[in-house]
Amino acid sequence: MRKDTRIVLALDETDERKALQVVDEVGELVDAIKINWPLVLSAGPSIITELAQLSSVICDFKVADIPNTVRLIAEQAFRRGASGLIVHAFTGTDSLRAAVEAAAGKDIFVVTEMSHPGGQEHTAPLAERFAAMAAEAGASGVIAPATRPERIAKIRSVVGDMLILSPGVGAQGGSASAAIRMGADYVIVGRSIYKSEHPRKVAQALAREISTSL
Ligand code: NUP
Repeated sequence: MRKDTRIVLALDETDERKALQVVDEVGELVDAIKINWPLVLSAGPSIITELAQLSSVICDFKVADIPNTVRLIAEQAFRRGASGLIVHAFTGTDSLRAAVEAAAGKDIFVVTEMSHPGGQEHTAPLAERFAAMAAEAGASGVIAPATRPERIAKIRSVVGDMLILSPGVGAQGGSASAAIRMGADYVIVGRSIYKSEHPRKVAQALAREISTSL
């Protein structure tokens, strides 16, 4: 995944035509496209392959299962062209290792503390532990909340130079520059880009905000 604007587009638009229009407008301004169940369930899994021809694709399937099922899901996502896959850590070290093995050199990103308010209930108390598990399992990076930027700094102290991708910018109230300043490598931005009247202008403004904060 390239590291240019440091923006990962969260493409949760369920109208496939509109989703592709957004990619047309902002594709060159984002370093990767993250897709989640809403678009995959509406457009079908071939959307992974279609988008992979235009950008790096991260499948945000938040895989949480026994090692064998994790492996099977990861193999299918990568076979379709994904370059990264997001998994949960609470399933345990064996499931994380299965994901990393199935990725065979592609990227596994592990959720630490979730960005929404409910993320403070169960994921926050275990976030550093999840981050350490991700490092031990050989994952490429972790997901940490832009809504609580001080937590990004804490998680950075655990993961060293692993990648940190930070969702929660814009619609959830987080700031892109604060997340980057606190140690995120990339911010993940969805609604404030794809729901905007002018996705390109929003992405350009975010890219400027990020580059001046570096
Ligand atoms: O903790 C997380 N928070 C979060 O929002 C982990 C995630 N993977 N996400 C995802 O990031 C969420 O599912 C959505 O796809 C994206 C944020 O979108 P938005 O709030 O910018 O629209």
